[in-house]
Amino acid sequence: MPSSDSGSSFLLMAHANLMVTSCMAKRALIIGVTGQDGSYLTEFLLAKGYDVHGLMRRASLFNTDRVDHLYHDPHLAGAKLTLHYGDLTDGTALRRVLHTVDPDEVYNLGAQSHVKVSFDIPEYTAEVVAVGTLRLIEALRDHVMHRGRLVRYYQAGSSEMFGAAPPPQSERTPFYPRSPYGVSKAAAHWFAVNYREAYGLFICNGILFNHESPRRGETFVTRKVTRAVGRISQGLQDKLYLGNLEAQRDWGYAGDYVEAMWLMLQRERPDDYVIATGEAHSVRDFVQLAFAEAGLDWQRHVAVDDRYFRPTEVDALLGDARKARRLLGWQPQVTFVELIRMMVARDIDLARRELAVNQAGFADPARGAALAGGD
Ligand code: NDP
Ligand code: GDR
Repeated sequence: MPSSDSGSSFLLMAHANLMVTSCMAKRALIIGVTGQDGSYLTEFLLAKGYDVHGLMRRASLFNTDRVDHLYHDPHLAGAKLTLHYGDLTDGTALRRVLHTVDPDEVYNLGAQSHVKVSFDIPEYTAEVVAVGTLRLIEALRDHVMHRGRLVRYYQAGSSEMFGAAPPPQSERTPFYPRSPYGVSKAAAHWFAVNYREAYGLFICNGILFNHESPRRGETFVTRKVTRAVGRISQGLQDKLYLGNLEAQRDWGYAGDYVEAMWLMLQRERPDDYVIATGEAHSVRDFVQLAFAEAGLDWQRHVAVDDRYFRPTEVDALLGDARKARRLLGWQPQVTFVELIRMMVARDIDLARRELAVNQAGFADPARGAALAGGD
């Protein structure tokens, strides 16, 4: 992927920035702070001494579960995480938040991130993922021009941009997206490259392959499986309905991947990096290992349901992250088996709590029904 040729402006601004901020805590703005990656990145940056500001959407129910443990009452001294209302569909709010926070680093993790759902709501997906990114970097461009100081920006790109391109996929592999989500991420990627080259902005595209955790949304396949394993192990559920078991993915641990986002922004010049483990497994492998972890035979519980197939599938993703290893010194710590073990353990624990609540006479049957039928 091309990187900017206006390198000297980054260096000059980086130097000025360093002098101003050397004695102050750095400020990071995270769009999508309430998501899986947003929560791990917030933890990571707080541990590094950053003041973290997060953009969150207004929702009718609380949507801050993943960051509640990091949030302190802003009336108390020393609060390091500040939340702001905003939305990638609202350019005015994005400008206001950038102006208010005046960040050193911006991480754009906000997205309608479910591939299958993107076939159901393609316009909205493109509005948030593609146009939302454009809105944000337009606001960034003006902000940088007015403040005259360097702001480093991370764009959350995806292996879904490679889509049908045969594995292994690296920074040099041409994109061939297979869903409205993948097409929108590819558009966002090229907006980011164009703004880096046209305006000399410090923008990095991370091209991240699938990464999971116990905080993964419950309708992505790994978490859907481990939630079911937990509930089946406690007798709360019997069947799990899935779609394509043959798809291959390169699955890593989200906690490892947020470090790569940060490392990209610490380099002298902005660039694009593939982040992956370099190991691929099928959905079937994941299912078998997750059930075995709880001493269960998956074939007794799993059924295939056509409704979970996609109109166009991404068959095989396997990342070549040698550039990130060489230039960022990044490599994943958690193995595939360790990841499954961690997720299954957490979901058995959650299921035990659900069982205890049921046994105490406070059952919530609607919740179980929604889980069994998730995308
Ligand atoms: P999640 O779906 O867990 O989180 C997405 C975040 O975006 C949530 O905070 C969500 O808010 C927020 N969001 C959704 N719509 C909007 C909007 N209109 N305006 C502002 N924020 C919005 O995704 P992940 O944490 O897993 O992924 C983070 C980013 O990385 C996403 O952009 C995703 O597409 C991308 N990515 C993820 C990979 C993965 O394997 N996890 C791999 C490659 C890329 P709310 O909580 O209110 O829904
Ligand atoms: P993906 O993740 O589409 O790769 O996007 P997901 O977990 O949804 O699907 C992975 C593979 O599993 C197959 N599959 C199922 N998927 C779901 N969700 N539900 C099922 O019941 C099911 N059965 C089989 C899918 O067909 C697919 O092949 C994720 C998201 O985090 C994106 O935001 C991110 O960009 C990419 O990873 C990299």
